[in-house]
Amino acid sequence: MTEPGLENLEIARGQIRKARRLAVITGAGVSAESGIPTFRGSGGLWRNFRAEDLATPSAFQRDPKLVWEWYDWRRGICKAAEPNPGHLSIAKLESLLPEFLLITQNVDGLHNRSGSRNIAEIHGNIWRARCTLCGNQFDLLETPLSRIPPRCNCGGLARPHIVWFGETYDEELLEDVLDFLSAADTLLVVGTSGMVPMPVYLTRHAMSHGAFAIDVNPEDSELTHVVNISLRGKAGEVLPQIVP
Ligand code: BV8
Ligand code: ZN
Repeated sequence: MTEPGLENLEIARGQIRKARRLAVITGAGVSAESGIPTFRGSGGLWRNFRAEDLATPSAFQRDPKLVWEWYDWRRGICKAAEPNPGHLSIAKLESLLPEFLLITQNVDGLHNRSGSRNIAEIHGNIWRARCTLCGNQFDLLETPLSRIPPRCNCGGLARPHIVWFGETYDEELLEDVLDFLSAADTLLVVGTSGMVPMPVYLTRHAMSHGAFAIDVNPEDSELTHVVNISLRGKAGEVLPQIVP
């Protein structure tokens, strides 16, 4: 692992200082220092569990109990976790800027707990569920769950309110995200591998409309060669150095 580099840090600081409309895209890496396993890479969730066994509609149809047990385990980890300096720096950015949007792939709820408010949770939220029968969406905060799989008031089977592989994004939400990015001057991408292509797509979209893009990641990712500058390092260490 290399250091972010003084020159790049200086460029990032300058860009953020003059930003008026800034977006942040986050992935699992921003929560890694809070003790939440990432999806890929060492210690990643997908190493011990096959995503296609658990985070797909067909897996849920086949075995809702197994899928809910996996989410129940992850919910326990999320509940015990605390926001780290990376989350806090992102929340601080929002308080400093006139126009701000946080786009997160994370479902852990840590951005909200650290004070971020304008958040597009494009993969949903692990603390929400929805009924497969009536479509009702509701908070589900109990951990561990007393009943697996949980049910809706109508008696229908509930599922996590999360976008699984093979499912589509919420179109309205994505439209709002693209609108914001079309006029953003600065984009910060933090802790995502880009293996799920959406962050790369959103970054290209913002850049093609004139945004300056900065990536923060201790390792190379699909974003490295897309963005204007890459800051090598952990979110919790790099972000406090570039946020005023
Ligand atoms: C869609 C559930 C169309 C949430 C997640 C074959 C079959 C089926 C589908 C497909 C297929 N081939 C392609 C597809 C499409 C599929 C897809 O992308 N597949 C990939 C894997 C090939 N995509 C879809 O199905 C999506 N739907 O495309 O619909 C559409 C398109 C446009 C508009 C409308 C419709 C739906 C994808 C939903 C995926 N859901 N999971 C859950 O249970 O949590 S994906 C899962 O990956 C997580 O949600 C996660 O957020 C996401 C992305 O991963 P990352 O966040 O990037 O995490 P990762 O572990 O990969 O990387 C961590 C990074 O952090 C690393 O780079 C690491 O170096 C770094 N890091 C580590 N420590 C730190 C750090 N960085 C900073 N600081 C640190 N300390
Ligand atoms: Zn229902």
